[in-house]
Amino acid sequence: MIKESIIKQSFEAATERYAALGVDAKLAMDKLQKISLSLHCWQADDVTGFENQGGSLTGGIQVTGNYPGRARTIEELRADVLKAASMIPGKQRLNLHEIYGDFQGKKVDRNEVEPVYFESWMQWAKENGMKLDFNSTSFSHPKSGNLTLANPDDGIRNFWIEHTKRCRWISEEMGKYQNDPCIMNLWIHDGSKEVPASRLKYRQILEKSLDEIFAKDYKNMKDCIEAKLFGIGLESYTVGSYDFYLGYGVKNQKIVTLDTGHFHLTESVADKLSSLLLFTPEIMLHVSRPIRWDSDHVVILNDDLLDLAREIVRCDALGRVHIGLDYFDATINRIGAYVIGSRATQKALLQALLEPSAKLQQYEAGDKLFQRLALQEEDKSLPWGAVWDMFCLLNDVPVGESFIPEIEKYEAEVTGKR
Ligand code: RNT
Ligand code: ZN
Repeated sequence: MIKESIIKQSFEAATERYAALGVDAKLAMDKLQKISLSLHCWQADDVTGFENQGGSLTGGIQVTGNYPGRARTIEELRADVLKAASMIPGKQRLNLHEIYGDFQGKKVDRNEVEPVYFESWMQWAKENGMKLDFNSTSFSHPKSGNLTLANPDDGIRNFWIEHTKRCRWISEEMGKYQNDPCIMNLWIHDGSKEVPASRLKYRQILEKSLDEIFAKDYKNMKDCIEAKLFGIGLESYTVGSYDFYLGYGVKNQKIVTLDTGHFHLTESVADKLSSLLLFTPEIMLHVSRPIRWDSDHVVILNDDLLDLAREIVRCDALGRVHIGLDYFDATINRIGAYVIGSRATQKALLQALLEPSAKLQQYEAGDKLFQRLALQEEDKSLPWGAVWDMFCLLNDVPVGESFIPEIEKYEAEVTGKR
């Protein structure tokens, strides 16, 4: 156990150090407290869901690993999410995919889904002080194929249009119920393994489908559209590329989702924020970690994440950027994966909030570029860890690595027995 008195002393010392640079550490903690991450429900069960159709994961995404303890039922998934949330400071949201409905063993096809299948989720979320976000699900279905909303076949295309419209309706009901807009993300895998004869053709169809889907206005939900670079088996062409959705989002004032695993590895997602903020209403983030071909490794506190968090804060855009997580790892304890990625994201945000930005900007305005670089470098070793420990203590969640034995205990008592 880390002694409380040590945490407090270190925090006091850190506060003074930051104050000398014009940074209010307490204010940074207050701001962090107000940020809710949207936890992705699909890390708990390897993107399986509860449709009971027995199909496998398709749509160009893949979960590797067979670590024991996957959540197999709604009850198990809810328990796991609550366990993870108990080790993450602050209040988080939960991001559901359509396939996680409470179908009670009934076969409900995607074009038949209704808010009623999410009522128990809404009640559960309310009881646990969580707000919900939502996603339409176009993968892992007999009609998924390589093309859904961009399919030239009207039967298949209309099936997915109907599904997506219904998901917006469900999101609207969720938003109404929780008295806070439900953010609905639309991601489809549509693409092809080789370059098609016409790239334009499928993008025209997708644009038409989206126009149809978004024709109805809702007040309690917000739409966002997520681009991707490529999918597994769909490497040469993605209908919903970044350019496509950026254009669509600007033209139609929709929120563009930036998944940090969906870009070329040397591309900076952080650099995109300030441009998007000028031309689209808000931004949705899927915080992830790309490694070679995989876009979904567990998030860790790396330079990309820090850069992203700093940009949100530097743009003063915490009120316009929604932060969701999106990764899936089945090779380690899944609760651990939630806790590591969420805490890493919060640590990055805290460091961003503690940046001596006034001083840095002053240097920059005065063309003092050596001084700016020097302070940026010194900032990296300022005692933000002491502020983080205090933040965890105040939130009554495990400080430092003390969540490790807690997860081990849950594994011994719960997930390990599945
Ligand atoms: C896939 C997208 C998408 C999914 C989830 C399951 O590459 O990132 O967001 O991860 O919808
Ligand atoms: Zn994503």
